[in-house]
Amino acid sequence: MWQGPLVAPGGNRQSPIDIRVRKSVFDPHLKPLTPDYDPRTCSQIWNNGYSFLVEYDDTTDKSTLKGGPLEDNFRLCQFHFHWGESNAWGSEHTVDRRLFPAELHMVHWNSDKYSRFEEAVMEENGLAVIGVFLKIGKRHEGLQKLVDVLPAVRHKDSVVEFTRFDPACLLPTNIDDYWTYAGSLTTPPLTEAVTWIIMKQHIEVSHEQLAVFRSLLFTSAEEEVQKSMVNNFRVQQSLQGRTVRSSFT
Ligand code: SG7
Ligand code: ZN
Repeated sequence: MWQGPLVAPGGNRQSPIDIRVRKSVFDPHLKPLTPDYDPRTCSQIWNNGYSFLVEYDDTTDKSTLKGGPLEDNFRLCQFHFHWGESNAWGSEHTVDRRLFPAELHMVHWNSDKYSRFEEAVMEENGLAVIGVFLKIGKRHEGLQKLVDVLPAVRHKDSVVEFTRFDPACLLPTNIDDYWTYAGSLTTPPLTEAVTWIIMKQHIEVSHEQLAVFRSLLFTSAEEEVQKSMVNNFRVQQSLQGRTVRSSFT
């Protein structure tokens, strides 16, 4: 039964949430995740005034995500990050209230059921987002390729060509251990369309690499007062009776 548009900032499956490890429920039926990405679908980087989006050509099934909690085939359309002004916070999700300095989101849409991202974003089973926590440690070689071009998209609305970037290089080595729950986008339209898949293992990046994220701006070149792009995360939402499942014990 169609229950009206999924525009529900006051709905009952909003994101992000705090993952309470001991309250998550092991589900032995959860399969391994099988991302299959073609770096040639990478097209550009865009500062959208909230984060920077690394965008992929999603007109064909060349970069896909299957398995895990997913029944269908999902296509990668973009990835982006959320981060703080200091290393003490910045992630959207937390684990037993632990905050991370940043969080990567790889956004995919259901290409078995829908024909475009814009359609999938309004549907209950429309999107699958992989979340990966970033921790401060050694420099991440894969991420550095991206960090090197960020000065070119410093201002809001700037776009540069960015090709042949393999998004799999940003995944942790162990992708078999994850939590999953039913949630929403964390930016407008906040639709309750997302199957969240949050990696247990984090990746390490250097303080200097995150400092380059923080040198981006929320503001366009025309604005008089420039604002640093930091703290671009949504406040946590209540679980509202949802179960977080884990693929591991
Ligand atoms: C949708 O949700 C779009 C993105 C947005 C993302 O993919 O609304 O924005 C645009 C303009 O494409 O990404 C960073 C951002 O604004 C939010 O996705 S999320 O729930 O994974 N954080
Ligand atoms: Zn996000």
